[in-house]
Amino acid sequence: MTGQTLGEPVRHLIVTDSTNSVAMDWANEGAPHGAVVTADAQTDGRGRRGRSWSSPAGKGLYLSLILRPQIQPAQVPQLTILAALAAVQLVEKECGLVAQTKWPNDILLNSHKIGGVLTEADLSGNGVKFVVVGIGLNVNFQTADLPDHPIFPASSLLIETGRGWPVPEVGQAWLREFGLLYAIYDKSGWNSLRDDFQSRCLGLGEPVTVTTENEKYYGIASRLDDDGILIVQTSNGPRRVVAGDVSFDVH
Ligand code: BT5
Repeated sequence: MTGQTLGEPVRHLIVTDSTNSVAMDWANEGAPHGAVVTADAQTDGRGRRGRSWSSPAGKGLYLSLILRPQIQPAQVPQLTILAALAAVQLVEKECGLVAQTKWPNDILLNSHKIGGVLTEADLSGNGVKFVVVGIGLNVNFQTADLPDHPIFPASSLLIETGRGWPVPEVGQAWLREFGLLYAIYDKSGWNSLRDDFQSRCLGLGEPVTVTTENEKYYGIASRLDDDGILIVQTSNGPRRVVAGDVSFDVH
């Protein structure tokens, strides 16, 4: 897949339920690697595990990128990491501010969540048919636009930088950063990006609480493994956080 432009063709919608849903349908109909769906507003923007994503009109980037990578299903989480790292790099380059990721999919600025990634894949048949990487970035959200009672304190580029940013340009910048990272990933694999990600990852080496559907456990967030999965050292030994939410509150 090297050498193909990411970001073409584009479907831009004024309003839709979820750009990820539109992109999944389009990919099923045969959309090529690199195709993108964007919207000015989402009425049913989705987060992980059935959560919702606030998507007011014209205030945020709502973008879903279709990929047809030659990877194994276990590697799909690596694409979430690439997307989060691309957002961190875009904030650094365009806004001149140091952003961070919170594994696996949060984008943080000044300890506030300004964006998130939702990756979905079609794993039917043999291996990975396609992947949809959805990014939501709070660009020009005012305080009143932020969701009520988010699980992590929320903010936006506007609030943190004190000025507005053009959403289409932010989208182009994200695609550019993702494209640069994807070219490295495609050629040299996740291992060549692991240190970059880990250096921007909040809370490595710190105590964490992991909450899954069925249990809650504590440990020290230590590193990311070969699949991009967080390893937590617990009193019973290392555990891979395959699903669940990680919080860095000291218990
Ligand atoms: C995420 O989920 O952070 C993934 C968000 C992905 C959104 C993009 S937009 C384009 C594409 N199309 C979609 O339908 N989705 C993707 P998660 O880690 O589960 O976080 C969700 C939680 O974040 C919610 O339960 C709220 O507490 C909080 N939240 C909701 N909207 C927010 C916002 N705009 N900014 C900050 N926090 C928000």
